[in-house]
Amino acid sequence: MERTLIIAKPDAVQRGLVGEIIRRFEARGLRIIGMKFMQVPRELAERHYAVHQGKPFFEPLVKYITSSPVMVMALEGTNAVAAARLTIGATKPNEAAAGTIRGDFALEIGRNLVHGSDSVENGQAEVGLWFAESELVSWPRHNDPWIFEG
Ligand code: D4T
Repeated sequence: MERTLIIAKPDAVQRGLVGEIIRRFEARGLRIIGMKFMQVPRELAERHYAVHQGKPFFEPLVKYITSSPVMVMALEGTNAVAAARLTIGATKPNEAAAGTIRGDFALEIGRNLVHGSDSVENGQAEVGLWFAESELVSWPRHNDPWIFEG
C-alpha cells in the first residue's frame, strides 16, 4: 500500500488548523498509520529538506519548520501520494485551487501550512525518516472495503 508523509507545519499548529487538516485526509479515505506531535530538531529538518540545500530559501525553510511544534502523520492508501498532494494544493498558495488546504487557508509560500511527499519513492523514504517502524501501526479498518476496491 502506498505511503505518504504529511506534516501540519508550525503555522497550522499555531493557527489551530491541525484538526481541519487531519479531517480532510481522513475524509479522503487515507488510513492513518502513524502520528506524532513534536518539535523538529534542526538535523531532521536539514535531512528532510536536503534536496533544497544550497538554495536561497533553504535556511528560511529550516527555520520555519523548526520554529514551533508540528504534527507529523504517516498515511496509507491507494494513490496516497497523488491524492494527498491534490488535497494539499499547489506549493504556492496563491496558485492553489479553492477547496484545497492551501487554497482555503494560506496566502504565502513560506507559510503554506502542510507538507506532503511528492513521489511514491519519497513517500516511503520520508515515512522511514520521520517514524521508527515501532511507531507505525498496521491495522484493518472496518470501512476499507468501501474505500479500497481491490
Ligand atoms: P513542502 O515540501 O513543504 O511540502 O512543499 P512542496 O513539496 O509543495 O514544495 P517543494 O518541495 O518544491 O518546496 C519545499 C518548500 O520550500 C519552500 N519554497 C520552495 C520556497 O520557499 N521557495 C521556492 O522557490 C520553492 C520552490 C516551500 C516549500
